[in-house]
Amino acid sequence: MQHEYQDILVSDVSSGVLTITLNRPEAYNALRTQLLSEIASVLQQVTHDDAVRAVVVTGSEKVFAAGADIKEMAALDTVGVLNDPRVLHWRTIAQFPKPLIAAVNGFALGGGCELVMHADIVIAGDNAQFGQPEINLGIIPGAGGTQRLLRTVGKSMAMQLVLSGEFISAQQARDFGLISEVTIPERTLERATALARKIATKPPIAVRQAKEVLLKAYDTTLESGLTLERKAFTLLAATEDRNEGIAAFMEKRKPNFTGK
Ligand code: CO8
Repeated sequence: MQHEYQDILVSDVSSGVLTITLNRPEAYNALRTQLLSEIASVLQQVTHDDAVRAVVVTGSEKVFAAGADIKEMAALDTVGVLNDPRVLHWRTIAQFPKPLIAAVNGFALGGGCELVMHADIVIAGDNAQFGQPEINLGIIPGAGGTQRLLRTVGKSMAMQLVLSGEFISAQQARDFGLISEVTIPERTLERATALARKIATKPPIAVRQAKEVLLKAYDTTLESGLTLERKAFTLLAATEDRNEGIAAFMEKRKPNFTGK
C-alpha cells in the first residue's frame, strides 16, 4: 500500500493490526486535505478487510499533528470552507466501525486534537501536549472539537481549552479522560500496538457492536442507549463466537474466534 500515499505511511497488517503514520514532518503533520483524504481512503479500504481487526494512528516522536494546514486554510473563503471536502473525510473517520487507537507523542493541536478525539482509545507519551488553539487564528474548532471536547472533559476544561487556546499536558489530559494512558515517548507506539493486537484477538462482531453502542452514549438518552445495548447483546447470542467463547471458558481452554 505504502507507495500510493504522499502524506502518510501505511504498514503491512501484522497480528490483525494496521498502522497509519502521519508523515509531513516539514509541516508538523498539518492535516491538509490530501493527508485527511489518505487516512479516510485507508480506513474505507480496511473496513471490509477481515484481516484488519484494529488500526493504530500515530505521528512522530515530536509531533502527532499541529492541526489543519493553516497555509491551505488561508486560501479558503466562506464558500471554500462551506464546500470543504475534509468534512466528508472527517465523517469517514468518525464512522470507521473497527477500533481506532491513537499513539500520540508531542503536539496534538487543533485538528490534531480533534483527530485524537476521533480515536476510540488514546495512548500518549509524557511529552504530549493537547490543545485547541484555533481562537488565536480568529476561528473555532471545526472538526467536532467543541462538541466532543465538552462531552469528554466537561464544561470548564473544554471552555478553558477552546477560549484561551492553552495547551494541557498528557498527565492533565489523562486526568480529564481525554486519553487513557501515559507512557514514556519511546513506548507510546509499542503500547498502542500491543493494545490493538490484544483487541484483534477478540471476537470481531462483539468488538464492533461494543464500539457502536459505546459511541451512541455520546448522543442519545440513557433509555435509548440501554435499548440499543440490549439489542446488540441479543444479536450477539446468535454468533458462533459467543458459543465458542462460552464453550472455551467451560472447557478451560483458549477460545478460537472466527468472526462468525
Ligand atoms: N499548518 C501548517 N504548517 C504548520 C502548522 C499548521 N497547523 N503547524 C506548524 N506548521 C509548520 C510551521 O509553519 C513551520 O514551517 P516552516 O519551518 O516552513 O516555517 C513548521 O511547521 C514548524 O513550526 P514552528 O516553527 O512554528 O515550530 P515550533 O516548535 O516553534 O512551534 C507549534 C510548534 C506550537 C505546533 C506551532 O507550530 C503552532 O502553533 N502551530 C499551529 C498550531 C495551530 O494553531 N493549530 C490549529 C490550526 S486550525 C485547525 O486545526 C482547525 C481545524 C478545523 C478542521 C475543519 C475541517 C473541515
